[in-house]
Amino acid sequence: MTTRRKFIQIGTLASLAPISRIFGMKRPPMPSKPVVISTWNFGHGANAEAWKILSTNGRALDAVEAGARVPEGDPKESSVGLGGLPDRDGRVTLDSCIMDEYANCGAVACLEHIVHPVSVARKVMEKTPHVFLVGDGALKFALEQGFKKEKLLTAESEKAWKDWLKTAQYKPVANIENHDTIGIVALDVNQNLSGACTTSGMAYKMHGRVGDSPIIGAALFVDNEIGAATSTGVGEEVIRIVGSHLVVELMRQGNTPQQACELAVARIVKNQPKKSKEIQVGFLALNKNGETGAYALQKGFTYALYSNEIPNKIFEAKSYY
Ligand code: SD4
Repeated sequence: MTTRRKFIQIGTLASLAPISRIFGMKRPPMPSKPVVISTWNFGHGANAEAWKILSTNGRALDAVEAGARVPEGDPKESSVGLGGLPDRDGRVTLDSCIMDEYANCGAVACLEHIVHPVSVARKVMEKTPHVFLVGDGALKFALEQGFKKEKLLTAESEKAWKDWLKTAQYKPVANIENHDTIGIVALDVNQNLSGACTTSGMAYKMHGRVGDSPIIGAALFVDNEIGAATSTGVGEEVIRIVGSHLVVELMRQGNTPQQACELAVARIVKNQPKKSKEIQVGFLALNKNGETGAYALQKGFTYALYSNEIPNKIFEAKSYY
C-alpha cells in the first residue's frame, strides 16, 4: 500500500511550470470525475472511505468528512484525533475545518476530548451563525450536539510526551510520518468541490497554540469556480502566506494546480530563505477539471490520489529542496 514512486504530475506538462523541474515525461490522460486527493500515507484509507460516497454520486462534502474521520478515529495515528500527540502540558488539542461548494465553512480549534473534530466543524458550519469556535466553547457546543467526551491521550502518546519532557526541546522535524495532518479535497460527479483538514497540530506545541489546519484560507480553501487546496507541515509558515487561498488564487490566474503549489512553496522560501531549508510544508491542489498538483519544501511529502484512472495510489510530491 505504501509503495512510493515518482509521480508524473497530471497536467503539469500542458505548459511550462515556472519553477518546475519535471522534464521528458509523458502527459497522463485527463482525469474524469470524481477525484479525491489527500495528504500523507494515511490519505489512502481516507480516500477509500471518501470514494464510497463519490463513486455512488454522493456529495464531495460528505466524502471529505468521511475521509477525514478515518485517521481521526485511528488510535495508532499519533497526529490526528484519538491518539494524537499532546501539547507540552500533556493535553491533546485538536484543530479542524471544512468547506463546501457554496463557500460555507466551519472550524474548531484547541478542541479537547472529541474524537471527530471535523464533524464538529461541520456542525459549526451547519448549525450556528458562526464559522469558528475554539477551546471550551467548541467543546460545550460539541457536547450539546451529542458528541461524546472521551480521553484522547493513549498510553503510547503519553509515553512519547514523557520522553520528550526529558529534554523538552521544541524542534518540529520534517516528515515525521506519524505526526502529520490530513488535508483532503474532492471533486464529485456533479462537478462540486469540497475540502476538510484535521490535526492534533505540532506535537509538544505551547498550550493554546493553533496552527494553519483549522484556518480557512491557510490549510484549506475551496472556490467552486476554480479549485481547492490544502496544506500540511509547519502551520506558522502556511498562515504567513495564507497558503491554500494563495494556491486557489494562483489557479484563478491561469496556473495549473502543480504550478500553483510550486509558486506557493516558493513564496515561503522567499519569506524564510534559511528556515525553509529545515522545515516541511506541503500543498495539494485540485482544480475544477479534476487536475491535481502537489509540491513540498522537502522530499518525503506523500499523498494519496483516487480517480477512475488512478485507483487510490500513494505518490511522493516533488520538492523545492
Ligand atoms: C500544524 N499543519 O498544526 C499542522 C501540523 C502538520 O504535518 O501538518 N504537520 O501546524
